[in-house]
Amino acid sequence: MNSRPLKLRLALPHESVTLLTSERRVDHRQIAAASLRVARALRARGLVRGDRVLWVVRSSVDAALVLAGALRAGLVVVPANAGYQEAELAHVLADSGANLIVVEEPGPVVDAVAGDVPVLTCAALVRAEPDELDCGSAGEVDVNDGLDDSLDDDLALLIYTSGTTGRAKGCGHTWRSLAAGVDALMQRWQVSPGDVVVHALPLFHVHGLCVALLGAWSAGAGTLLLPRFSPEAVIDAVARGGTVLMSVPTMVHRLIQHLDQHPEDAAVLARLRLWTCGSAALPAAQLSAVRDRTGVTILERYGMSETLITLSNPLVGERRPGAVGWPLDGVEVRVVGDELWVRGPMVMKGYWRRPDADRDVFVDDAAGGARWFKTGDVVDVDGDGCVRVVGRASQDILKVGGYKLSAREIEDALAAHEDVAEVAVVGVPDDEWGERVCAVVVARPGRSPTLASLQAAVHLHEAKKPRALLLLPTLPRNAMGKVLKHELKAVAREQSWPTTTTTR
Ligand code: MCA
Ligand code: AMP
Repeated sequence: MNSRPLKLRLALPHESVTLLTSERRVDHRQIAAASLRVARALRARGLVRGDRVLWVVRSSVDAALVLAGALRAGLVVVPANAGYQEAELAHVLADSGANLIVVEEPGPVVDAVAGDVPVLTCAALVRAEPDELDCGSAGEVDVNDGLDDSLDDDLALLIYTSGTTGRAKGCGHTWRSLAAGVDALMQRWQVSPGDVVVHALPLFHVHGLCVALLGAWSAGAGTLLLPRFSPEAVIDAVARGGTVLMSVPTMVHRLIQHLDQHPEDAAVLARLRLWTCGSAALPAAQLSAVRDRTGVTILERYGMSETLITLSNPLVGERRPGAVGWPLDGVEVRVVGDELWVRGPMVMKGYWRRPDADRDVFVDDAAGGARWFKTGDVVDVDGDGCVRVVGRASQDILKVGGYKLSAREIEDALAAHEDVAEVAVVGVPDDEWGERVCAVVVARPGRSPTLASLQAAVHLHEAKKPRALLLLPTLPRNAMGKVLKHELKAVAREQSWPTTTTTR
């Protein structure tokens, strides 16, 4: 099924590939035509193979068509969260050196950071012919080189992810790593042209982009694109024929709450051929709660922006609660100390222009084989090789709703608050979000900062704002002056935080 190069499968899709929303249906022919038009328009603007395009989008058909066209033209797509604020977007723009910004709709954040970099909307690119796009002299447009499968080591995607040091780094995925990643996973899950993937994830991360969208597309499946997640929208999509649902644990939590209110909807979710979950640990209790209500056993898998998906429970056979399963074909794992190391063809080429960061995560194989990638995740391995993620080596990374957050980035923002003498950010457990951002603050003498005023000081994506505040007289530090986050986490966990209520 997947003998055609990925590039061709995306540009000239299988006849079962469709992109559907509640208002729009685009079939494989329309996708092929639109991607060619977009590729030509981008080339006509002077963009050449290897140039980066910052893609600041929500989940829409036009965004997917721009992606297809940019990839077809041999450009490197740089997805960015549409909820980013100025500092976050400015960093990704500058670091990637993007020559064009494509947005769903213009807005003040993009306007503030764009500088000399042109900004186009997805709709303009998808609908207009090159000469309508102020291209000047279009020159020769040869998009065929974007389809040449000899370019497997060219970058296709630069995906920014937070690290322990604060500033996000770009994970460079080549056509080779991307194809290896989507093919191994779609094969494990047997995604086929008979499937329709219910897509409720953001498009700008590996889960929504490489697993759900490109996974479905490359396997010849249809995609039902939901503009944003809600239990009602997911249930409606399954009722309309969705066969595969890909989710993060926060979504599972909200779907369970919904089923408690509307038990009749369990029969709709029961129709799913496959319901997967990942990006953060799925509590075993959630897996049982869904199974009890719908009869569906969620399939959990594990991945990283750097490696794509490397471990998964099986499609057929036991899906082990609280575990992420076994390596995909072509993946090898090692546990060093208690840290998981992986290697396989889906691991990124490297961080964009950060050889220093590459040195921190890649380890050459003493036996002369491929390099290992150090995940930073702490694992246990069952006797039969099934992997369980039990935590992160660093306390400076949080996962909130499946989003990876850097404690350092939030600490830097909070440190600027006038009432704050010292601050440390830790994650505390949260039923809905997995973790919530907790600011542990030593106040300046005579000052008492409130949670609301701290939130207002964090000019970053909403998910990065603190949701809990702990005021302490001092921060525990070791002899080197480093804050002892394990201790802080233990103190923070003992507090009884009010339950988060999100009504969306
Ligand atoms: C955030 N918010 C909170 C909290 N945290 N509210 C109360 N308590 C909290 N602890 C609020 C913010 O105030 C803001 O609210 C909103 O949540 C933040 O936006 P969002 O996360 O979009 O919230 P949502 O609209 O309620 O959506 C929940 C969601 C979403 C659908 C679960 O977070 C989501 O799509 N997550 C998936 C992330 C993902 O795809 N990660 C994959 C990374 P407001 O805006 O209302 O004021 S790739 C990866 O991890 C690897 C490769 C892998 O293995 O997949
Ligand atoms: P990101 O950098 O956003 O791609 O996040 C990758 C991280 O998400 C991994 O290093 C893990 O810590 C976490 N992760 C992904 N899937 C799972 C899972 N199924 N269980 C636990 N953690 C996960």
